[in-house]
Amino acid sequence: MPKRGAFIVVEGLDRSGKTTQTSRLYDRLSQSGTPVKLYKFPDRTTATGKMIDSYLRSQSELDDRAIHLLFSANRWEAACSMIKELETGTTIICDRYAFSGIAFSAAKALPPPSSSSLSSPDTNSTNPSKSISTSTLSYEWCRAPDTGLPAPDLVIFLDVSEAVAQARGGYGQERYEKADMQRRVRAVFQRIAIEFPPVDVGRRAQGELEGGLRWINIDAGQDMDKVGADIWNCVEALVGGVGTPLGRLWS
Ligand code: FDM
Repeated sequence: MPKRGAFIVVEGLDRSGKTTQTSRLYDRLSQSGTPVKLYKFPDRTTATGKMIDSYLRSQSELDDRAIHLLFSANRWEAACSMIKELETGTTIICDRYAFSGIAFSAAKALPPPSSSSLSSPDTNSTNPSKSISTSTLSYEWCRAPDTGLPAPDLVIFLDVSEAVAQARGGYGQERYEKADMQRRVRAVFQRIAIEFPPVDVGRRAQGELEGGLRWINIDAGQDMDKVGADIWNCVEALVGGVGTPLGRLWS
């Protein structure tokens, strides 16, 4: 059976260098002759993407559940093409995916991180004017709409501290680009990471990376070239393609 392309997701907080690193990784793979395609979610060009863009720029208001489902729909719109590409041998690099979906939505229902408990009810919605309680934005609820999407072979989480993010120029103007929200998002990402078996990056033989989703944390506070080298160290084993069938989230 010919090998399929690898599916690699890069996740991270704002100012983690995610977009720079995904495009560098894309360039490196293309230059090495690997058929590769770069995706970025949300894809702001589609009909759902335009609604998401307007929400993120605070030009429109939406219920927390409605925006969560739009982010998921935005991925489902691309799912068929992604599956075809992977099965015909194209490697996919993806800048954010369903893990951001869970992290940013479930973060809205968290109390401030100092007293954080992922099952606590919401007291700090990003949209306090809404009349409907956001307590249903549980971790499980946020995970559900993405069930069945193609599962990545590898998730690389670019971890950056608040101090480093601030030193890089602080956060931007969009809805979630605030220190308190980023702290909560980080807490949910940590909760997601524990669902996956730990990977020893030093033992990155292809056999270890194949056959199920793997999550790797990389210190994104390091020099950009060092982060790129760490990413390549994880990805290299998947460059020749993957011999196991494409999995589905969360099964
Ligand atoms: N975001 C992104 C979500 O809230 N849910 C999602 O499913 C995804 C993919 O959208 F604040 C958030 C994360 C971020 C914002 O992302 C846009 P970029 O990477 O800054 O464009």
